[in-house]
Amino acid sequence: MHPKSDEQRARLNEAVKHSLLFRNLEPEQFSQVLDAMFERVVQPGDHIIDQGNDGDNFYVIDSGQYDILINKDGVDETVGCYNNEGSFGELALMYNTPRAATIIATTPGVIWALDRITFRKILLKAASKKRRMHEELLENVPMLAHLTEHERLNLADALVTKTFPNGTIVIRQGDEAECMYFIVKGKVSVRMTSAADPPEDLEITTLTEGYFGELALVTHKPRAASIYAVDDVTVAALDVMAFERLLGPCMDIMKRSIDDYEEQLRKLGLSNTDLS
Ligand code: 1OR
Ligand code: 1OR
Repeated sequence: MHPKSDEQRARLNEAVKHSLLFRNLEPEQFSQVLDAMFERVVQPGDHIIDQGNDGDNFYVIDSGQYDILINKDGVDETVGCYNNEGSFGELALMYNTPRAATIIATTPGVIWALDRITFRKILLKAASKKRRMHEELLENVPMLAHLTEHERLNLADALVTKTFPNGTIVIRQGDEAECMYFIVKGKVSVRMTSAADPPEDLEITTLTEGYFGELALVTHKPRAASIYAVDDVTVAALDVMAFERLLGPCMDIMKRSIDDYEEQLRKLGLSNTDLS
């Protein structure tokens, strides 16, 4: 445990926001990890990590720029850099392998270090638990059947668990879309406001499995319907950037389902809504 001032804690909180490994930690675990992290001030030219060494710490960047170098045929080549955010040094700790790259500060900066034992005991355990849970969930979504194993794992890592108590709204018709959701547990009601005067709020259908909220991400239009939790609902959310990066291979299937939605709409006499 490394005590920290309020100012340090605020900076650390900000820094870890960019790291996937910190999402989905229980509040208790999150605060244990932050307690265990310690600050290091670095100068240009400092080697934070040397390729080939054993892994000691995992690092989260608070500030500064860092070059990534990889040794090819005896020569260190710069293959990338970090600019004021990100994290590195997880590979050697995850896989018990030598450091895969050299990391050198190119400006003055500050990094937060987390020792190997805490990294493995808390961060890694939580990440693999989350991954297993989400993998199982995604395996049961037919749309994703033809993603490769690797694509599905990336997707599993990008999901963030959220809960919505009974009666609360998950999506509001007309809003801009930020993410889509896979249902982990519970039941949601899909409701649409008709263009009738006065407008009517109709339940279109209910869902207990699969996904929703993909339509606005595919069409780049406002939300076509509202979604309410009718149980205590748990979902796994995928933000729009990850959606575009990871679900490209499924876009055709999702576009086809727009035709189904429109067919249903016509049957319900709501066809003035142009989904596509
Ligand atoms: P580590 O524990 O092996 C070096 O220590 C760290 O550099 C590594 O964890 C990663 O966090 C980070 N290949 C390997 N390691 C990389 C790479 C990388 N980029 C960052 N690290 N690249 C592949 C190069 C063929 C990507 C270069 C942009
Ligand atoms: P979204 O991003 O537009 C609302 O946000 C979500 O409700 C939408 O994505 C779909 O995932 C989901 N028509 C339109 N959206 C529907 C429908 C639907 N069902 C679920 N959603 N219809 C029901 C078809 C059984 C047709 C309208 C009657």
